[in-house]
Amino acid sequence: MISNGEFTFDYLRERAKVFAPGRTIANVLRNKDGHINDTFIVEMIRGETRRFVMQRINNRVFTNPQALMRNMTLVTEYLRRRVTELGGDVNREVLTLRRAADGQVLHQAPDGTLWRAFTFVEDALTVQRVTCPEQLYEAGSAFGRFQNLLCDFPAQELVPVIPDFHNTRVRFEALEAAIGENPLGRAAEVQADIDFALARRQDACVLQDLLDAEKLPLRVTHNDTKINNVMLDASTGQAVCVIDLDTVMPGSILFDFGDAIRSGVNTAEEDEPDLSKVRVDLEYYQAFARGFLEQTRDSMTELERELLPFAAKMMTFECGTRFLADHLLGDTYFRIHRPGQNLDRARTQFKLVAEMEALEPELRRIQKELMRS
Ligand code: GN1
Ligand code: MG
Repeated sequence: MISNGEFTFDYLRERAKVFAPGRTIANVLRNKDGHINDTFIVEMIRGETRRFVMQRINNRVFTNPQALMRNMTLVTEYLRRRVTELGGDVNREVLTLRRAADGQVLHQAPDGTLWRAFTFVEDALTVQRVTCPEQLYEAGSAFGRFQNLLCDFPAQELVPVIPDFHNTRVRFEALEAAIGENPLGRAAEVQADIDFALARRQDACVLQDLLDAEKLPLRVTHNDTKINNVMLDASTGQAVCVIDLDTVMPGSILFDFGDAIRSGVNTAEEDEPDLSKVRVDLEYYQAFARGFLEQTRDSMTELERELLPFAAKMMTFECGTRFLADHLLGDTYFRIHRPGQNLDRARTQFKLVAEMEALEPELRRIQKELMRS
């Protein structure tokens, strides 16, 4: 059963058994990385496969888990075919779903919670914060390659599981609504943060207006290209695969570039309370952009290429508005581990936005240089 919002071992073992019939479950360890789903590493006693990843799907965020899992099955099967054609190692390079005893990829527990499992990629790791430019170069090429692998995927097959996910205009309006609602009276204490956000209303519409006007192409994109969503080989440091495919949906390539920059170029943690530590590292920016552009420069339109630095700023801003709105509404979307964490997260994002505004000429120069090389 669930106690104190946590899951007991007995409870988790019952869930894990469904994905490992006949096997003895030795341990289930929580992984604290994501803000949405609950992730666990299941360890088994005997057999060739020693562990796998198990997740409880957050069905407050993913309100149609069946569609979510259908999308994920279609995408991973498609990626398997593409990687096989290209002679790659599918078991390492593609996220692989582990089926439940009944053959399904989604398991509903007697208490109604929803569970799924994935193969554990051995000898690979994820990082919350990069420590050298090479990691960002690898992440850039992994997300760029992911984009290429999916370039012919039939987008109409995918259900938009979270509509308007990266519609910054809609995110901005949601923040305005949260400020108006102010259910916990938190708005007054964060007036400076609110002012920062509201002053950027015009910027918030730019990308969506261009998408609506079909001046930017819709592609199948990852939409959550946070740096911890790339697995790196533990010994070589090279990118192994892209994970967290929940939000693969039609979107703009600018979303994927921008969101990765948002999380990758930050010199501090996403929730660092000391903002003096939060800076944009230009070397990191350059490394990610180089990896990403090597893969995608020829398939991008001129307008897409031109907007990459702007998209980096906007995706950072959008994420900040989401954290701030959630803080105002009482932390109902992003999981927190301490009070005020979503406010700290919002502030780091806004600090990065302010830095990117000041660094705009530099970011443009890097972009130009990379296009020439
Ligand atoms: C959430 O759970 P995680 O960390 O993979 C969120 C992303 C945000 C990110 C911010 C479905 O991703 O959009 O960019 O937090 N995912 C969803 O850290 O909302
Ligand atoms: Mg994730």
